Amino acid sequence: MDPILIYGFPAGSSMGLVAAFEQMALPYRLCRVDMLHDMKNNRYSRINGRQETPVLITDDGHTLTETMAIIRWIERQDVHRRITFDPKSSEADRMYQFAAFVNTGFTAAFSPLWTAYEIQDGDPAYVSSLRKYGRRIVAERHQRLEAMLPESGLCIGDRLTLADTTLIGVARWAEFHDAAEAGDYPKLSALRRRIEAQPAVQFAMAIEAGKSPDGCGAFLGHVPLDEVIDRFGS
Ligand SMILES: N[C@@H](CCC(=O)N[C@@H](CS)C(=O)NCC(=O)O)C(=O)O
Repeated sequence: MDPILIYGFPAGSSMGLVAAFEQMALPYRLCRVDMLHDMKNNRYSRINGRQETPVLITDDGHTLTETMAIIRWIERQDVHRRITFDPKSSEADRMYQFAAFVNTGFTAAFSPLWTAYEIQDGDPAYVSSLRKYGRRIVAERHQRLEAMLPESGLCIGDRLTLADTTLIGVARWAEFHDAAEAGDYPKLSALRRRIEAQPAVQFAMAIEAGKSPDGCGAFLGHVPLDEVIDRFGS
């Protein structure tokens, strides 16, 4: 079967994985999840007990969660090396090092800000503390990231890789939460523009926005979430 990537909106990290599938240019399907309304329930837990996106339904019908595991799966499929490197190369090591930094400390730093965002009628003092703490650790992780970034090209060399696609979904979160000034991180701002200019990323952003962009032909359409849960949920 064709793999199905379950991606979340709004502003999901999984937007980058949509770009990765598009760049890999092998047949794939997508399943769209409204993270604010369709994910925090027992039914979705049948697909991912942690009630998160992304989730991949692999070509043999198994569910695979966790971005790092999904990018490892993509690396194995990407025999033409359109989005990855030879797994034995030093570039592959650097790609994983970068993706792991982004997927752990950088992503986790936003947790207080997402919690504050999702609180509907909470204690204003608590929400304010969450935002204050969140802004502080987001700034610290941005400084670390800024120090790692190249002045030109993409994350690892000149072509789009899983390092870029892991970054691009979460690099916009500071903006979403109004938590950092783009001018304070000039290398990150410039890199984001270069990554977002890539056709596969343009495609993924349009998909996330609910449009029907022309892609490379590998995308075979959306599968409704209910159908994915009925067929593949535990
Ligand atoms: N460790 C997971 C984290 C994924 C993650 O943070 N997903 C977010 C969306 S980008 C999510 O589903 N958040 C919902 C929530 O936890 O409330 C991974 O790397 O795949």
